[in-house]
Amino acid sequence: MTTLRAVEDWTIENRTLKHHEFHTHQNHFLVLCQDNFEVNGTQADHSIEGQFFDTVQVPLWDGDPEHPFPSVKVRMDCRGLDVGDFVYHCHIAEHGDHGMMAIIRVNPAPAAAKSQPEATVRPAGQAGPATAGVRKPPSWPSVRPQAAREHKNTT
Ligand SMILES: [Cu+2]
Repeated sequence: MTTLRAVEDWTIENRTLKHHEFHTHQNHFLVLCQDNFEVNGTQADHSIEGQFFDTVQVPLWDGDPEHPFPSVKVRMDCRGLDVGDFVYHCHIAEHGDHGMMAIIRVNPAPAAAKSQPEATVRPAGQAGPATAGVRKPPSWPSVRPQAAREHKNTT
């Protein structure tokens, strides 16, 4: 859930042993960076950083508990006109059909905020008003292998 005019940075981690394609409807996102691809055996295409897309590849994790999860950081910019529920899902149809699909709800901005300037983005970790700061991204995908590190000793 978010609010119109919010700008959020999302980190999409692939904690699975399969390749996934993060895909959004309605709103394109800005690709900020791709991390930990090489350590898991995949080559990142850094030419896409700084560009807007509705789909981005998030390659598989190699399953080595010593390796970080491959991730893509994107900027979700809700300063447009769109209010409502929008789908994001894995673009591989079989994965979307099996649950890798969710909704982002963009709520109208509070009336008091309408006279304020555009939302600003802060570096991750810096405190700020909840309406304009970078929020902790939702975890995605929800489908995780049993080998995912934080669940290794608890499942
Ligand atoms: Cu997938």
